[in-house]
Amino acid sequence: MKVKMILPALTEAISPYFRPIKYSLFPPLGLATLAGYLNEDDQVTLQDEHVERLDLNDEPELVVIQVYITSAYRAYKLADHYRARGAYVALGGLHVTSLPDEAARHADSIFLGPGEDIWPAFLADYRAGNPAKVYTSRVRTLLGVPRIRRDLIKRNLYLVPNSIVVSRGCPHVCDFCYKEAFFKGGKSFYTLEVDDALAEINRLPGRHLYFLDDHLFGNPRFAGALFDGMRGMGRLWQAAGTVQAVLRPELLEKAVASGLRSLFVGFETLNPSNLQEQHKYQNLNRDYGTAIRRLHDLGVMVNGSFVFGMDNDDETVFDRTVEWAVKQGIETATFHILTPYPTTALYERMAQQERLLHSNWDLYDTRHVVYRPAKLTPEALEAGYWRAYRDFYRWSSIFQGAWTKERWNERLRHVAYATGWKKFEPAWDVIIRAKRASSMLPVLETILAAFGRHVSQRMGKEMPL
Ligand code: B12
Ligand code: SF4
Repeated sequence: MKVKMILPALTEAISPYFRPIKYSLFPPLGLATLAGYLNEDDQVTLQDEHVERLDLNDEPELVVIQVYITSAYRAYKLADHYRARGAYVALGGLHVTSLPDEAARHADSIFLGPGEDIWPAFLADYRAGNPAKVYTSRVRTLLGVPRIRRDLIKRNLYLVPNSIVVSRGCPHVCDFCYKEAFFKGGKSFYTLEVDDALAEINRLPGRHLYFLDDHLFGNPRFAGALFDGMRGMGRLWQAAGTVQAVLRPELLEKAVASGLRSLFVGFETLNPSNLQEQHKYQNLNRDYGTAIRRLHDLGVMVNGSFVFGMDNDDETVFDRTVEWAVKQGIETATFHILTPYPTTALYERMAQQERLLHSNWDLYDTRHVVYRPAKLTPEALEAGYWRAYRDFYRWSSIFQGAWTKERWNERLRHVAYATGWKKFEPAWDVIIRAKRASSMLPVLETILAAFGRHVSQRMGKEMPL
């Protein structure tokens, strides 16, 4: 059977004028996971529109499209195109799960929730000539999942070809997060077996890894065993975690000993009333400053994530947040405008209060305001968001942040890492167009590795790198 798998891109990612590096970071892991369930004699192609021009003149029998909210319209267009050519079109992913009726208009079969149970069920039905219209995931386990088809990934097109997920979901429940809606009807946090995760890591070439798990530290027993198993593998890795996990004794030390060098941390807001409002209780009464110091003391760089536009945010939130982040010596920051994804608790609340401005999913990209904020105008919120980026990545801010570090090598790493992402955007554009994103991986590895070196000296221990 000829199968075509597509990760469609949102418009910005395929602009003829400028290619932001963030769309050339990670390969389409979800689709490569699903490809693992195909038969050996199936002919499968996987195309990621973020990094390559799609070939739309082919004639596959089965087309599989992953739909995010911001790429939904593009996904539907592609689906309509292939259905008109006689292909059978399967749509799945986060947005399909949120709005099945919308997606069903463009598909032969739709898939709600994670694919590990429903995708093989569909394949069996399809091959038997009896596929259903809707498949809803109920059985949540990663036991016995087939190998991810990494051979389908064009590694040279990505800065971080070694992305990996060893769990699904997260143990927490935040109102604005996609997670509860996506995992409805079954478990919403589960992991691989530790040995299977280690085997998958072992199969990845090179040193660098990026764990895309929502909360790698969410099951401390699993995470501790994983980090123990990774010790001595010589890996350098990055991941996402919570303030709570950072403050937990021992786990972070184990992570660092196994190669953790940079962590994406969801601070979200500096205002406890906002945390209450969004039910982000795991961040309440946690000392963010202590968490950052702990990470820095262990040689881990911090990518702080912040959301603007919660109901207690006013015009002062942007400057206060940036000033705080710079003073804390956070190396990189990611800012978002609060975005109510359909079927999340936040969306339901906004809809009930009649605060949603429109349903143009292209603009639900965390850079546009799609609802009426409580203490800001939409214009002020958007302007403040862009200003926050500009202010955080000013040279003066980068140097001020770097100078919170004691040692020269730490300061240099800070400057190199922060400028690498934001000050060299034109250079990234050229590299991406030349299809050489992966050639910059050694630079990233050097920065990550050098940052950790002083810690091993200070601890007087042999670090595995
Ligand atoms: C890596 C990542 C990216 C990468 C690359 C995306 C990629 N290659 O898939 C980049 C940096 C490009 C990116 C960009 C953005 N992202 Co992003 N990203 C992620 C992240 C962290 C991991 C995705 C991943 O690999 N998961 C692991 C794999 C195994 O799971 P999966 O992809 O979901 O696939 C499974 C199921 O969804 C399902 N499935 C998927 N498709 C199909 C199809 C069929 C037929 C079937 C049967 C099943 C099925 O089966 C798979 C196996 O279980 C997620 C968070 C998350 N936990 O998902 C956010 C996430 C997907 N991103 C999000 C957002 C908002 C964005 C941006 C808009 C951010 C921005 N402001 O720029 C952009 C735009 C994305 C776009 N193209 O439209 C949101 C999506 C919200 C939504 N409702 O759609 C998420 C959930 C983050 C969040 N918590 O809010 N992202
Ligand atoms: S901690 Fe992060 S991943 Fe987990 S529910 Fe909250 S926002 Fe979602």
